[in-house]
Amino acid sequence: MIAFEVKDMTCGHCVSIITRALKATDKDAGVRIDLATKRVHVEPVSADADDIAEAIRDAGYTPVSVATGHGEVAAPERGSCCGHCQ
Ligand SMILES: [Cu+2]
Repeated sequence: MIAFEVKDMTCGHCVSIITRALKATDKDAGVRIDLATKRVHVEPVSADADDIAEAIRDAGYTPVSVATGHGEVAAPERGSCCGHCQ
C-alpha cells in the first residue's frame, strides 16, 4: 500500500482524473481516494511508488509521500549513520 497526500485535489473531478491516471499506469491497481483528507491510497500490481507518483504528477497534481504506518523506518541509533552500520 502506497499513500500520497495530494493537496491540490479539491473536488470529485480531480478524484476521477487521478483515478484514471493511476489506472492508465497500472490497470489492476487498487485505488482508494479520500477527498476529505486529500489522501490517495494505491495498492499497485505492476507499478512501483515512483510510477504512481509520476502518474499523479503527469495528471497535473502534486503528490506528497505519506507513511502508511507499515514498515516505518526506526530512528537510527546514536553513534552510527543509519543504525545498520558498525
Ligand atoms: Cu477538482
